[in-house]
Amino acid sequence: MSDITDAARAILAFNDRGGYTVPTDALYPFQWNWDSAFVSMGFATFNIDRAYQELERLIEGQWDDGMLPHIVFHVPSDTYFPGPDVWNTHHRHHKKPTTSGITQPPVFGMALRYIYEIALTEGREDVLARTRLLFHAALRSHRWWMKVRDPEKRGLVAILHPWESGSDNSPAWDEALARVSTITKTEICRQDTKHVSAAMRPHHADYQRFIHLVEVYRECKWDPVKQWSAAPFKVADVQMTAILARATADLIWIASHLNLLDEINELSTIHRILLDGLRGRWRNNLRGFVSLDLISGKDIQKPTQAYFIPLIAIELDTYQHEAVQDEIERWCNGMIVGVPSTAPFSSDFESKRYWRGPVWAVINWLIVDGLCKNHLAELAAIIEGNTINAIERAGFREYFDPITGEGLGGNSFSWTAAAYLVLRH
Ligand code: 9WN
Repeated sequence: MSDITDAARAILAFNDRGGYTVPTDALYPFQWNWDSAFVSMGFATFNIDRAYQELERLIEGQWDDGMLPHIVFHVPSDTYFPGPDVWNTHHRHHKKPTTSGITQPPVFGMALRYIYEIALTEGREDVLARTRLLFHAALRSHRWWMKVRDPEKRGLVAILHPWESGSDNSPAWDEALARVSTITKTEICRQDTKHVSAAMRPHHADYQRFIHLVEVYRECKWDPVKQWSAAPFKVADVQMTAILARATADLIWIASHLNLLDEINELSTIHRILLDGLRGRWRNNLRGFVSLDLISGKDIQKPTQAYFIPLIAIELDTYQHEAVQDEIERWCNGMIVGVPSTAPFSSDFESKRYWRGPVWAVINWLIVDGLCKNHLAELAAIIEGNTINAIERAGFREYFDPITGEGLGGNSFSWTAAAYLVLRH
């Protein structure tokens, strides 16, 4: 085992708060939804029990209606804003711990399959009951997605808050977010810029809008039907839909192993619906998949990494195959490390500002996976190699400047460590 693999494992140990992992110390002091799913896969490369535990701790926060919240506040901390009092979700979730009121990409199902497969190769029949329990939690969350976030039956699931996408200040949300008021009742006490330079974080006006949205939904008492009608921000997101579709395929795989026939049928229907929805979002002229602004009714054409995430779920046709390869190569041209989260030729590109340009190891992990699934192994190997090199050069940082390779944002980052372990596995 290399020293760097050792260092990656040490980061997961350092960020362990008792069966769950914080994304990084201080900047993000709670359990985040999709971070933990990625992290559980990192653990699975060397400690199956700890991998299962990560997901088990996450579902402690699952709501009665099936939603898996984006943050679980297991223990109090004053180093992050907004904390539990701003969300005020207590009445939606009667058990402890308290949680935020929105969700995040459902990588959970992908993670469960990944760790279950490793457990099987290790001959761990004892994980069956744990797998079944987590499978049912995932299934309840997929039902929630379909019912609550695609009520108009487009085959695409919607986000009601940019934080749900996990790509918070992506240029993809600019137009839709500009319609949201900057007025807030809550005082905005940002903590993030105490840990990380403001130049690498969202702007103040973004935060005002993020908090305004929280207030709108809090006034709906977090009732999903009321939120759907009140939402001033509503986007059918291709990245979210692709992750949900892929996680659904992974749950079907698990259900087949567990011989759960009714569940296989139910999930297969969901899978078909989502694939149809995704296929309709391809645009030849843009050489990628685009999200849909449900308030303006318009395509979101901004070139972001989301263009390529559907590859994890669908098989491209011959034309798309070539187009995607050319387009990814174009975005990476001249970069020390690709794939940038915003195309470098776009006027929105900022190489150091969070989701407006920097490279994220977990996004590359998804892109590599999607390229392999679509028989583009050579390009996948290049991106995988660049990601590993970037981490080895700059450390386990939150994100990387694609032009210089510099490490940015938080340090000793859990999902970057997990990405390293999985890509190296
Ligand atoms: C808001 C934890 C999370 C990631 C997101 C990333 C960032 C939070 C923030 O950090 O978002 O959820 O406060 O900036 O954008 O993808 O899950 O690592």
